[in-house]
Amino acid sequence: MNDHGIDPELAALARQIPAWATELGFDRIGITDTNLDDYAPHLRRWLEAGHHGTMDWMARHADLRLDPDALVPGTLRILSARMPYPGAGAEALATLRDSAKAYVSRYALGRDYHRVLRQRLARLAQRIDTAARTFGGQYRAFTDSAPVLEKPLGEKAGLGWIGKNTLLIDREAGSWFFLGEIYTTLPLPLTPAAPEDHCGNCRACMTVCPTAAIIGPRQLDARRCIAYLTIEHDGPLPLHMRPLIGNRVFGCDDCQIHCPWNRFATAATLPDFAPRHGLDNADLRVLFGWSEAEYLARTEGSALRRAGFERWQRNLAVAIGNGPADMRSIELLRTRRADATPLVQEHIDWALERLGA
Ligand code: B12
Ligand code: SF4
Repeated sequence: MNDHGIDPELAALARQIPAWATELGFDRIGITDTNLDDYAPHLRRWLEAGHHGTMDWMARHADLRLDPDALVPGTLRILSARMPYPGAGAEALATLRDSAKAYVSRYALGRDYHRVLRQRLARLAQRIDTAARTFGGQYRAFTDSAPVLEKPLGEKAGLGWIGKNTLLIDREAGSWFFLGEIYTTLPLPLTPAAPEDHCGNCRACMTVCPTAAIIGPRQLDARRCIAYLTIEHDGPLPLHMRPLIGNRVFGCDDCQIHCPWNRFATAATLPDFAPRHGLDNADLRVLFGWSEAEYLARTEGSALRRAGFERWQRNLAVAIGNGPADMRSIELLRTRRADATPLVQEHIDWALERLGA
């Protein structure tokens, strides 16, 4: 043991971990403890206000989310890691502004991040385990795959601060990154972290949000957020929200696109996250023309699968309704209506009416 009560072998191990993480595609990793007390009132208030909408799973496991030791008994430390993905540049903005195109959130264009991060975190845990054999530690890797409070853990581990848009932001990396964790029983030394809020007086994310979903700094009413509406929300999209969704067919990036800290983000990204099937600049009509079999084939191994075919078609119908009143769009909507589900038919009818058909 050294002066701080840390085993020198564990201290040496902790110094090696960032280099191993970098080899695996993570651009930053930090170590934190399991105390999330500062965040508990905010999570509870959010749930009590119903801001989670129909994401019942957020309420069901709130206690586990706030207590890592209850989720994985014996957990003493959490390694929180950041993996960058290609953010939105000028081409993305052009797609977003072209109402005949589909805007798919940048995080969902390539291979499903859950798979990429889980595999790489498991490899990192294995490497740590091999080096720390004598300590007999236990390891569990997560990425948005269990009741884990990822942003607060990342903030505590020194990976950035939770910004007004509620995302974790770093001065160098911006916010175009995923988070993943390794829960461990190893008493590793903590990464010194004093998270500083660098949002200052900027309110760009709050101003540009198309649906005014950011109801206060660090307060997101998910029921208004286009990411929630297009990905998580089942059933009909609220009528007053439909025109505001524009051409965003899966998720939304606006509060990141306009964040000044993302102007300088240039982190290297893995080839896994390169766009597939031209989804970064696809024509709305082309995507709406996909059969269910085509949808399944083209979203294999991608986060796009989370929406499912029905919601995918629902979102596309709304986006086409928000686009130019082109005869080809009207004809396509009419053709697709025949074999659509009642939910999609209702959205097609809305779109047809909006296009004056
Ligand atoms: C539920 C969820 C959603 C919901 C709700 C979003 C939200 N803000 O909570 C919806 C579907 C809307 C969503 C959307 C998106 N998501 Co999401 N989502 C999650 C999930 C599963 C849980 C988040 C959560 O805990 N929410 C609970 C609420 C209460 O958290 P919160 O609003 O951040 O508030 C906390 C803090 O801000 C803090 N706090 C608030 N005020 C104050 C004040 C003080 C004084 C203090 C100390 C603390 C504090 O305490 C609160 C409790 O923790 C995480 C994965 C995970 N397991 O953590 C991914 C995650 C947050 N999502 C992610 C991404 C990428 C997105 C999208 C960008 C995807 C897209 N392009 O469409 C959008 C962004 C929308 C946005 N502005 O947040 C990434 C974020 C990475 C990053 N850089 O931060 C995560 C971490 C997934 C991952 N593994 O990478 N998401
Ligand atoms: S993801 Fe879009 S809708 Fe959701 S808070 Fe950000 S800008 Fe608003």
